[in-house]
Amino acid sequence: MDGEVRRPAQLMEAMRYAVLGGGKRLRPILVAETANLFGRSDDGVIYAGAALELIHCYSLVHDDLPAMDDDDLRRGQPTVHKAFDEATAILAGDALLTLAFDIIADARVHESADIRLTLSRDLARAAGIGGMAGGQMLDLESEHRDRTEAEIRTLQAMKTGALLRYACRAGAILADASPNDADRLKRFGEIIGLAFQLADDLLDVEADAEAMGKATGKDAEAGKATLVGLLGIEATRAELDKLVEEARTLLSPFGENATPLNEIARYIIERKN
Ligand code: GRG
Repeated sequence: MDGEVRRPAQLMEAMRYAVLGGGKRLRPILVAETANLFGRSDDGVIYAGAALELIHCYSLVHDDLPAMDDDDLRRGQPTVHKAFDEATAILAGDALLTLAFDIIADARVHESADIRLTLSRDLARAAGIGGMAGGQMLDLESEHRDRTEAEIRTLQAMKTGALLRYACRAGAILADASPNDADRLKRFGEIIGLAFQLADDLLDVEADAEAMGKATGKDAEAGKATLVGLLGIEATRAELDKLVEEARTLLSPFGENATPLNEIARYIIERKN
């Protein structure tokens, strides 16, 4: 980048704070492990995973703002708008989102400009109105009314699922997998996304139960209807088991090479944070 560019120190600090303060790094791990499945494991894969993680971190910064979830803590630390201020948090999110596209367009990600273009376009779609941002909007506009199971599934597939699906498909594309295999990994990403959300809802219900002495099936903080609330805990656990089994079947053609991805699927449903 040219030498005249100035990067304001406070904004840089807020961006680093948003990204480097913990987190499971699930999305970049999925990019790396899906690429590894097809024999690619170099720095380019790490760049692509980092781009995706920056978008995830930006979404958390904006989600925590008073205009959205209004949270004081994230990953056990003050949220970015608490540690800095609201304007800095908004700008840090904006700058993380745009930095992601700077990185995904880097030649080190893939030698083919066509592939880099595909990865950039798909990333824009996963993060944008038909993906994460659109899902967040659907969530906000429906949070104070009853919602159907189909509505919840759609908004979650967009809000949480789109980045996870992107992670798995991008890994396959980065490693020049066949279109068939890229589709197979995309489906695996969808399964992971759904399992992640169901597990997240279950964790919320357990936290509610601990706080209130009983399970309510609603998100305690926001009072939002969740899938667990509609399906019940037993049916949710049964669906999670089915998803892990579907993931295993989907990856069975890859034999032992798919062990890390199957372990990630299992980790997602068993996770405690
Ligand atoms: C502001 C455009 C915009 C979108 C916000 C991701 C999101 C959409 C909101 C976060 C709210 C939330 C708790 C969603 C449920 C699932 C989720 C994405 C949890 C956080 O992801 P993890 O567990 O976080 O991967 P870490 O901290 O491990 O990176």
